[in-house]
Amino acid sequence: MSITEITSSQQAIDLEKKHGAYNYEPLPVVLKKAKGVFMWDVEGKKYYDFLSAYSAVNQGHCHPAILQAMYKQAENLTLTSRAFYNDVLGQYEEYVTKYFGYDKLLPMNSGAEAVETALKICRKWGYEVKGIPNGEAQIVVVKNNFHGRTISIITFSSSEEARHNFGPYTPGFIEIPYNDVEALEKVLEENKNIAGFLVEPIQGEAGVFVPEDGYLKKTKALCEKHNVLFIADEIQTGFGRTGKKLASDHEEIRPDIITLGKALSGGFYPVSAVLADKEIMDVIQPGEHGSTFGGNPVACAVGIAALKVLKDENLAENAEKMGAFFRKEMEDYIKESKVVKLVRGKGLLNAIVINDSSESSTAWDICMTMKENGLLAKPTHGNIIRFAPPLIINEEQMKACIEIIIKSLKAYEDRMG
Ligand code: IF1
Repeated sequence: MSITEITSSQQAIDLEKKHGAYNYEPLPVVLKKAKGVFMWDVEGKKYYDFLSAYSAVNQGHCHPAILQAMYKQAENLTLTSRAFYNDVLGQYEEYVTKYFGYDKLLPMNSGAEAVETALKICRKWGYEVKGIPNGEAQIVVVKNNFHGRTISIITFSSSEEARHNFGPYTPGFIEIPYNDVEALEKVLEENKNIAGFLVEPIQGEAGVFVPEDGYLKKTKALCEKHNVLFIADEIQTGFGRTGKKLASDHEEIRPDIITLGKALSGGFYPVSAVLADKEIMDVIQPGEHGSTFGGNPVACAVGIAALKVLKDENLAENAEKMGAFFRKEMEDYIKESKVVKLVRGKGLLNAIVINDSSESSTAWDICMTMKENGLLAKPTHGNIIRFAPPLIINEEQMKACIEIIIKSLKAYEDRMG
C-alpha cells in the first residue's frame, strides 16, 4: 500500500477528516516546515507562530542544538525501558534537579501523565507520611483548571465538553475558586484529610488568567501551616514562558511538587517530569509507578539540550522584555479600540479579551484574518485569543507581529462598522 502524496492543504485536511478521529477542530492551515519563530504551510506561505504548540516550542522550532542532541542519541540508543539502566537517565536527572533545585525527578512522557504522577505521589505521601486514614485522602483543585485529559484529571475539569459522558469519575477531589485565598483557608480548616493543593500559577486554558499578586505566596503558606503539599503545574508556565524560569519564581515560592512537560523537550518529543524532594518522592518504591518510555535516552538527551538552550540564550529575560513590550503596544491600541477589551498575561504568555460573548465566533474569525496576514494564533473560548510566540522572538519580529495583529483587529472593527 502506498502513502498518499500531499500536494495541497485541502487534501491534507480531507485526509485527516476521513481517517482520523474527530477530536480536534484545527485552524485550517496545514504546516509543512518550521524554523525559529516561523512556520510554512504546504503552499509555501510563511507565518509567525504565536502559539508555540501551546508553549512546547519556547526555544523556537527545530532548534539546531536540540536537533543535534536528539540525532546523536538516536543513533546510539533510543529505548531500554526501565528494566535496565541506561547511561543518560542519571545525567539527565542530575541536570534537571540541579537546574530547578529539587532532590529528585520522576520521568514520564505527556503532561497529563506528569499530573497523574503528582497526584499519586501526593496521595501516597498523605497516607504514609501525613497519616491520613486509608482511602480518605483529598486533593484540592481550583475552578477552570486545565491539567490534561485522563479520566481522573477530567473529573475535576470545569469544562462540560471535557467531562460529558466520560464518567464514572474519580473521587477524592475538592474544588474551590481560583485566586481565592480564603476559600483555601476554609477548606483546609474544615477537612483534615487533605493531602495536596494542585494549581496552575497562571491559568492557561481559562484564558491566561493571572492571579492577584501574593496568591501563590499566601496559598503556599497555608499549605505549610496545614501540612498539605503545594503542587504547581508548571507544564505551560515553566521554562521561561512567563519571564522567569518558573512562574512560581515571580512570588519566590518553592512548591513541594512541580509538574513539567511541553518545553522540557523544546517540542521535539513528549517529555514530562515530576520534581520533589526526597522526603516526598521516596514514597514511590519499585513497581509502584512508571512508564515504558519514561526516562528513555532520547528524551533525556533532548531534555538536557532543551534546558541548556533556555539558559544559554537567556530566554526567560527575553520573554520578560518582549512580553512587556507586547502588552504596552497592545494597551496603546486598546485605548482607541472598540473590539478589544483588555490584554493580560506575564512574559510571553498573553491573551486579549474581545468585547463579545464567550460563545461568539469572533476570536476564531480574527484568528482567520491573522492567518491570512501571516500570523498563527488560536482562540481559547469564543472571545479570547492567546498570544504565545517562541521565546527567541526579537524586537524587530515582535514589531512586525504587533503590526499584523492590530491590522487584523482593525479590519474586524471596519467589518463591524
Ligand atoms: C490540548 C489549553 C494550553 C496544560 C497544563 C497539563 C497539560 C496541559 C497546565 C497536559 C496541556 C494543552 C493541551 C492542549 C491544549 C492545551 C492548552 F488550551 F488547553 F490550556 F496549552 F493552553 N497542564 N495543555 O496546559 O499536557 O498531556 O497535553 O501533554 O490539545 O489538549 P499534555
